[in-house]
Amino acid sequence: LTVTEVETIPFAIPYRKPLAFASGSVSVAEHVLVRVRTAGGLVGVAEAPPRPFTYGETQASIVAVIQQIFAPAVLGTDALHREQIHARLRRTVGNPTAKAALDMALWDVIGQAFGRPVTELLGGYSDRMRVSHMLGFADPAAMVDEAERIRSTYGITTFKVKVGRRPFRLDVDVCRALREHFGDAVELYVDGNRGWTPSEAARALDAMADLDLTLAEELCPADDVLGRRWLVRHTTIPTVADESATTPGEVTREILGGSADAISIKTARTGFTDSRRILHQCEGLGVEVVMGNQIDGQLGTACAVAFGSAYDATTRRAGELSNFLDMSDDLLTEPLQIQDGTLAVSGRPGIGVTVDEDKLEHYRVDL
Ligand code: MUC
Ligand code: MG
Repeated sequence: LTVTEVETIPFAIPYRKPLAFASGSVSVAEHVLVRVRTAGGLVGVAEAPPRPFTYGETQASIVAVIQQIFAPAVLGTDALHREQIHARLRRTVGNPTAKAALDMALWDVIGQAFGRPVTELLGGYSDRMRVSHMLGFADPAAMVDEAERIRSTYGITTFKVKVGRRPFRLDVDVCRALREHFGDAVELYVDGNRGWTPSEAARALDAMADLDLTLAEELCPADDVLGRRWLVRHTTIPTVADESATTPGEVTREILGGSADAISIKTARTGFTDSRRILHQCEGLGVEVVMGNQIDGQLGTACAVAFGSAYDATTRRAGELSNFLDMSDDLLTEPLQIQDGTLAVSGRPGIGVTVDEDKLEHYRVDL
């Protein structure tokens, strides 16, 4: 499984419906397709989504760091020697989605070499996950309509509501409208993407205390160290660390520091190898996890569901696997299908999806 080539192809696919949240917005999927080839002729793929507002990466930085630093570090290496490869990647700080895409493309090759789906190599717990849909900023009526459309079309009954606006009443009104419309038929939780101060977050949670929210994610910045600890003590809703816990070390700091009590795992930033490290760390600590979404396209979503389906702990909650529904098109030959509120893993070897070369040609961009 000697790696002979690492390709990075930037592409841009517009969203039909942009997603807005407290730290930014996404209206075009400007991702990078990472493709590795082996001496035996296998081809592994994954996608890296630049999120400058979360990790500081851009499409150009992902291409550059992979071509200038990571590709030379993995060329000539056996794809199975993952710990060797990761030791080399770790010499460069940051660049999480570039590292993760390379890691997952290598796992794609490994799965194909063994003739088994990656999800089975990882854990093989289930063949599907329940899906949670993310609702971006809009007014209450539009967000209720959107949730109703998603529920009736795809059978999804778990919604993560983006919050973190000012005044916080804007978001409280949305959550209240959703609960009033759906009653007990849906699960609701919130993600603030660091938009509020700890005291605003506390007031917002108090104002929503009767809405049966199941999780509260990144309501205020992790750098508000004492304020965030105070907030976590203030609320009985499990507080999820997402962008503040992107490495095993950050997970330890957030959890042991009392700044969070659950962790969002995103394959887009920790690949399969480090997502597994974080999952096992959370199991050891007795901390709940939720499979998050980095506003992934279908390829990234196929990776997230492959990982999430592989383990008992990651299937307990619905995974965030539906952002791709808002894209105007995608790269796969066979589009992912969400049915009855669930997304199944591919039964084919590796990640189990195929990139449509015509679509890639159409959407690729020159930087
Ligand atoms: C999420 O869960 O926060 C928005 C920003 C980001 O880093 O990820 C998305 C979704
Ligand atoms: Mg989040």
